[in-house]
Amino acid sequence: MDLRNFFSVRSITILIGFCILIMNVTLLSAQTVDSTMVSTTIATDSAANNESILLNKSSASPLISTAVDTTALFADYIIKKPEVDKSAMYKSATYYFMLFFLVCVFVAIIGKVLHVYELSREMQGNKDAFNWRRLQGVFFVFALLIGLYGVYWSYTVHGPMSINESGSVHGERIDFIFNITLIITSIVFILTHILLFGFAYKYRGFDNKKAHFYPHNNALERIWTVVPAIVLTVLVIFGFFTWRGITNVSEEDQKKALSIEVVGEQFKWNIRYAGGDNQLGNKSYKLTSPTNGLGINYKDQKSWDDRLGGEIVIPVNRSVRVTVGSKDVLHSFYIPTLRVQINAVPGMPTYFQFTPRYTTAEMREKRNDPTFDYILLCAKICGSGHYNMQTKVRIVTESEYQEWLAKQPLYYNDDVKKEMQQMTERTIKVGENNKMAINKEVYK
Ligand SMILES: [Cu+2]
Repeated sequence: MDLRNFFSVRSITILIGFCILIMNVTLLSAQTVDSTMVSTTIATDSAANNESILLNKSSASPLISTAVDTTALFADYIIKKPEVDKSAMYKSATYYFMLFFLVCVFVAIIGKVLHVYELSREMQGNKDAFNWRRLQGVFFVFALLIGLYGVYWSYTVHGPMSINESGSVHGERIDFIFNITLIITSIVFILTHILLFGFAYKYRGFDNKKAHFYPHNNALERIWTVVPAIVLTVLVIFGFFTWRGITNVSEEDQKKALSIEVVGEQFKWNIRYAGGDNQLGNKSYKLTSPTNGLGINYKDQKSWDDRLGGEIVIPVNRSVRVTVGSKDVLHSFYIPTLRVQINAVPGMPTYFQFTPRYTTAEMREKRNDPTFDYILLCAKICGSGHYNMQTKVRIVTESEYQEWLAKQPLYYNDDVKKEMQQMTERTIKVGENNKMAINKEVYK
């Protein structure tokens, strides 16, 4: 179909009518959702009103009276229009689709009107009916101003949400490189956009001007290739050494650190403290059972003092080494305030070592927020409950930590011991039966 025919007055009217109809249907369906509640309320209200009117009649009004205020008497009979809850309508996709469609149609109408205006001017002998080039130039300036305001708004509103003091020692270095990158990219972003939109306005089409053909300039190309390459290389190398400095910990420091294991699963974190020996017991996925969710090998004596933590509690100013794992899909161990993040990969342990420098109480004071808590989140979209895969992290003093740890239950508890004993007995029995079977075979 020809586009002009498509945007004829008749077809546009039909389209608008159709959109309004669909939006009304959406509104009606939103009302229906609420109708049961509303009708019940009306019924209850009118029953109560009737009753009160009857009571008023018998008690307050005189038996015989010539001056009866009928308006007041029947005021309660006036059916109040129920307030319609339109929230369901605003949540529906059809509503927004139709709204978008209406906006498109509206733009098309303006285009059509301008076209008609142009044609009529042409018919009157005015060749230069409408200066589209000037309009486009002005639009470019508008887009630049709106965009720059958006950048300013985002920095002032979102900035304070993300830029806050790190709770860990290494976090300082991450923040430093992050800020350097942000400053450089912001300057480049703003300058290039001013140039881009500004040039589009300055060099918009003029009838008396001709564009200068300027296809190539080696010096310019060298500058805009070499300068970004140097800046990016410096940033990447700087970032690489920062990351390496944080994650490459000497073996000696690894041993000194407090050892904790955190294993992700859909949708929670399992926490294991290494106990008195500061060594986590071995584990194998083959040993995973309903009673041994982490697959801990209880034959390994290192696991006997491992403790189960309901939350993560860490002593302040002490290096902590977290062994991160996953039981099912990819998760990501992420404590934003401590600038800690590492993927939790099934079948492959990953590690992150860090030193918290402020306790939760100190951080609450610093931020002037009594509700503040360090939170461990999952930073990989791992399924429907991903949003809620979080655990509180409490950073406390050394003595508070020791006190808390002593109260945490052991993984190697009485039930596990009993289960182990039963398994040993079963194994012995099976062994004896096998021996008897072998003997029978021999003596056949
Ligand atoms: Cu997850």
